[in-house]
Amino acid sequence: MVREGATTTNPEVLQWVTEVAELTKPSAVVWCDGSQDEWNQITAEMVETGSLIPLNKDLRPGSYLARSHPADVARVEDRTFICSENEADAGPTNNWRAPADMKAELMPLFDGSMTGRTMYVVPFSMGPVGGAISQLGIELTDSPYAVLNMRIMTRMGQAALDGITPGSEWVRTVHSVGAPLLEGAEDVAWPCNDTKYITHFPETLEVWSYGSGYGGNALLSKKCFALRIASVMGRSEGWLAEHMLLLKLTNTETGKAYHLSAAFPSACGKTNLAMLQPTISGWKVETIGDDIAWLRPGRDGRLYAINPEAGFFGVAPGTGESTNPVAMETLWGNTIYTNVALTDDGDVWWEGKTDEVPAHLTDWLGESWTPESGRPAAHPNSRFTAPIQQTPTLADDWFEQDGVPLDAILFGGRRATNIPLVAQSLSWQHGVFVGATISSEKTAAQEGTVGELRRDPFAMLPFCGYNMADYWGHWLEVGEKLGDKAPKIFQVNWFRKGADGRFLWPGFGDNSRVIDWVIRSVEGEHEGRRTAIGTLPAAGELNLSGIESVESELDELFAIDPASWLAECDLTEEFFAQFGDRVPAALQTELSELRARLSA
Ligand code: GTP
Ligand code: SPV
Ligand code: MN
Repeated sequence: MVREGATTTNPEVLQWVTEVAELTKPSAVVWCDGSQDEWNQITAEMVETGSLIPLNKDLRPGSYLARSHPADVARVEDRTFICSENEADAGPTNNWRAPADMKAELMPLFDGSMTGRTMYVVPFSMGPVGGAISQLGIELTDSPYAVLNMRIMTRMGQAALDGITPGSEWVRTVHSVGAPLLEGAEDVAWPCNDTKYITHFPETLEVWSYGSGYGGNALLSKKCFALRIASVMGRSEGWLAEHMLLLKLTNTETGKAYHLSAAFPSACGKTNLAMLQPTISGWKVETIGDDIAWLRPGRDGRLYAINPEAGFFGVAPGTGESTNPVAMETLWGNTIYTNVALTDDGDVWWEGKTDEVPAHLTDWLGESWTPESGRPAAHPNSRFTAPIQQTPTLADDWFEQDGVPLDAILFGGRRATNIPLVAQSLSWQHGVFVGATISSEKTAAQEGTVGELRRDPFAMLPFCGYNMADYWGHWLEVGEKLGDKAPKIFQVNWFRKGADGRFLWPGFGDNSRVIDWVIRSVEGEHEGRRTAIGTLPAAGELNLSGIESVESELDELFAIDPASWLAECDLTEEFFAQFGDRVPAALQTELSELRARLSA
């Protein structure tokens, strides 16, 4: 059955696909080629079975709406496991299980889990096929929804499969929604299982995911491969896999181009910044990536970056003409929408898409909805999956085989208090300390209570495939290797609030003013104002032309209260303590020096 339609002769691939098919017992195996015909066929089948709703062809050509099971709406961090041989290699921030124990637990679940379904073989490349920083993988999945999303999110198809040659390194990922379809039984629109496992085997480059069809749980190229497994590959090979957007900035006066990456936690503004429309003149901003960046030192000693993905899996709510017009244009068609609301004329809607709220909608649960319903029409973590090549601001650099050199790295989060709008770190080592100690208020993309503050070092808390303290050590080593060619590190916070609860900073397009200060600082055009926590803009350095009223908020936006910073230092000490003596000495030094500066 497996070999019938096989589009490779690589015995390693054939054997693995055969083994997984023997275990999961699908009724058919389909080798995907990533073609338009294949897309047309799968979408037609899913429309037929009710798993996809075709949108109005005049309003949203080639686009579909999927509604998930109401309990399968986001990543499941408490069901995510790093299965390294040694528990200490997973570290205190990851759930750990011994590989053999986890396999023993999983195999009975996967046994027959694809019964009555098709198993798709989805080969894909992360990054341009054959690029210096690129990697290859295959996802075996019984979810046609995952196949469609993978076609948008990765370079999926024959070229990737052809790159997987005997003896080469590639990542094996297996995904089952965990809903065998027994003879004669009726299928549901979104099959899934109450029991969920998102498991990673970093030593053997494998991912096994069970029970969920949603986002990073099912599109295994994304968080599972490109962050958790790739971070481990990067540690041993000298590179970094990061939860970062990637931007190109061109100074329109000098013509000089710069590249910047930024790590913010889930639903904290990466897509928005990746599609920045500057409100000040002097800069052209182009998009390279919005969620994941792979960083590797290049031959010239600088740090190079690629976006390994080929699409956006973006948060819908809050995306509108006023906040992100570039995203709105990107979403014109060929887009899969998940858990948004449906308008009566067959288009999509979500909170924040337009100022005017439609009088009637079908909500994400499929229920009739009016503004009086008293509940959101779209799920707060509803998403769009759209091809990056539809982005009007896409930089040619996205196609660059070997990546782009980075000038600056930003770390950020959602912080109503304490953290200033922008601060430059005092050194690479201080920058790593800043990244390691970032905290952020929780969003709907994460489990738990929205707004609750949690540590999210490097925005990688749920995505680092090894011990977080070792990861900080790896960052320090990469910095040592880069020396004075290392990008400069900054901390930003668009989310500081005044006593009245309002955001102090207008954000969105006005973030270009902060980026302008960042790049000019990298160029040495600014003096800055050195403080205990880093270098802040000196008076007049932040371009506020056109938003002069913000001038009166600057004191609050940049206020540094030593007492509350010292209190945060105590929490940092506690946070570090969980990692025992694996915390790099350099970070303990940074903590004591920060305390000394704050107390001075
Ligand atoms: P993931 O895809 O989950 O990794 O998240 P992301 O970081 O790409 O999230 P995204 O850019 O979609 O974040 C969206 C949320 O951040 C929306 O609620 C936006 O309104 C909000 N947001 C983005 N930029 C700003 C800003 O500059 N100021 C304020 N106040 N909110 C912002
Ligand atoms: C995130 O949660 O950071 C995402 C969405 O980018 S998911 O791919 O589902 O992880
Ligand atoms: Mn993300």
